[in-house]
Amino acid sequence: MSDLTPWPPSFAARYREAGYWRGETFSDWLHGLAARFADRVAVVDGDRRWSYAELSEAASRTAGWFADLGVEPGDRVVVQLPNVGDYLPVVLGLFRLGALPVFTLPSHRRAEIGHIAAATDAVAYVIPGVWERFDYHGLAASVREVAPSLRHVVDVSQGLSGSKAFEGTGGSAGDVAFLQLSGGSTGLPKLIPRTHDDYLYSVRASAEICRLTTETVYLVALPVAHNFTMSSPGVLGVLHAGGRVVMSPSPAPSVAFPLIEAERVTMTALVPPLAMLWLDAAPSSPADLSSLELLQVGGARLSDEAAARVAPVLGCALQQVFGMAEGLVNYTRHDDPPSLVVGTQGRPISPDDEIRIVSDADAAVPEGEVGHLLTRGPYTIRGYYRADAHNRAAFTTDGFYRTGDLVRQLPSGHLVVEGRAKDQINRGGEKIAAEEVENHLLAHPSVLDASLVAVPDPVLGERTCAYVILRDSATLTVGEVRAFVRSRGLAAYKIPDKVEFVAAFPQTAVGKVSKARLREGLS
Ligand code: AMP
Ligand code: DBH
Repeated sequence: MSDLTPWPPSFAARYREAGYWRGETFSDWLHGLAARFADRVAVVDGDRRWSYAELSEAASRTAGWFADLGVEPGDRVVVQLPNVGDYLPVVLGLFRLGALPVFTLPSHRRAEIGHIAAATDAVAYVIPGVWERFDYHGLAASVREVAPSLRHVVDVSQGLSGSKAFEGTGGSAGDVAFLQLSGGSTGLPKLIPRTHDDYLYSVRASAEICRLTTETVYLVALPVAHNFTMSSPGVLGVLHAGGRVVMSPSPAPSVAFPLIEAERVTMTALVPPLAMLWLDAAPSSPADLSSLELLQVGGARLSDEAAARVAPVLGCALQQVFGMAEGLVNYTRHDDPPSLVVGTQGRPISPDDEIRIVSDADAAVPEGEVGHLLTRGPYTIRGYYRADAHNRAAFTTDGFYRTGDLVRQLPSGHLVVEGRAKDQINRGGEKIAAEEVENHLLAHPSVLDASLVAVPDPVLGERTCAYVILRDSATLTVGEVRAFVRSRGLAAYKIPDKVEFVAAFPQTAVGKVSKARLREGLS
């Protein structure tokens, strides 16, 4: 089981020659930022502020703290933190040590964290203590039962201070720097190994495309560990440019709008349902949003109607972002005509991002037609972490990642996302692998079979509906089904929104469950 599927040497050489891969680690990068932007404010969380010099110093001390604990370079550390200032010293500290953060979301629960900790043989688990009335210590106790490698639970609310600074190399640039979580389409969440070289390239290029400067003030409204928030251009891109990162504990207008006014925020990133919420709330809000220059929207398809409202209602430019934690990120550009900004999901970051749009049989479709998006390039993985069997299906033999997205490409190179072939539900930007939830439903003794499908939703784009076949004479209520899935320790967003009991599933011609016909409401 390989941790990193390397790029073939000829590709690696090309990416180095082109200047994409610079041999720089995150630790080197942070030293560079501290030297260049020393006293400028890097991070704001409420009334706490870190300058670039302080952030680098905090990272070294946090690295020292983890080293004292016995965490070693190369060890995996599960990080589950909300949008708090401590996030950056912890993550940058792990980078400095050369330990690998494994990113998870605050909404994840026992099933996800337990699997992730076990699959990575993580030695430590970083939690926020209590957050939004949820006590992560209880979760940590149940995670430890399934992840024997876990030696330490680290509560950042207790403070990680008092250590000697650690000064090491932080690994080498071609090594895996961290593991990111994929939305997935199979039974268990998949992990994505990203190297220093490949990720820093995407960060630098994103900062340039988004024209970030030392004057950029970025509001972290989505979960900070989301790949979009982290690197498109996100927190890391803003730091790269010497700008300022402002943590918002929530994306709700009542929390985010006053922060935009107080910190003179210039840009932020949202998923479509939140963008629509902001569009509805802005006109009647007393907050001054005039500092906002750019709203990025991505993670799920933004409707053309909502896209067209951004500039007139919020008084800022829109940028659509179509990205994936596996790599490829597409942006609309600041000088694109409005028709492309409103009607497309952007074009790739790199001239070396290779795009193939193919039929079910992997043959190229005629130009402009809809097909499966395959991609490879200087920051797109060649394989998931320790998932050799899955990788044979998720990548072509010549290394293209099968995104599972259905797209068409315009002559300008811009992509329009037209649908999805993967068995996943995109619930307002939160991805749900149908099979993962189905497996939990099947664990109920009264359930004979289960199928999770997307149902259209005006706000979230999609919600989930679980079609369930009960065993003979079994009885179960909708509430009992949902409670059962919750009791299995799944994140709340994966609990089926609707449950329908049926006697049988419609079949396709080859005898498989027809999710298309289920989606049509068993018509
Ligand atoms: P993940 O692989 O979990 O990082 O999720 C990435 C997936 O999110 C993509 O493959 C798309 O299915 C979806 N996605 C991200 N951004 C957009 C967007 N702007 N429009 C439509 N789908 C998107
Ligand atoms: O949905 C995503 O995963 C995503 C969206 C926008 C992403 O990973 C990204 C930008 O980098």
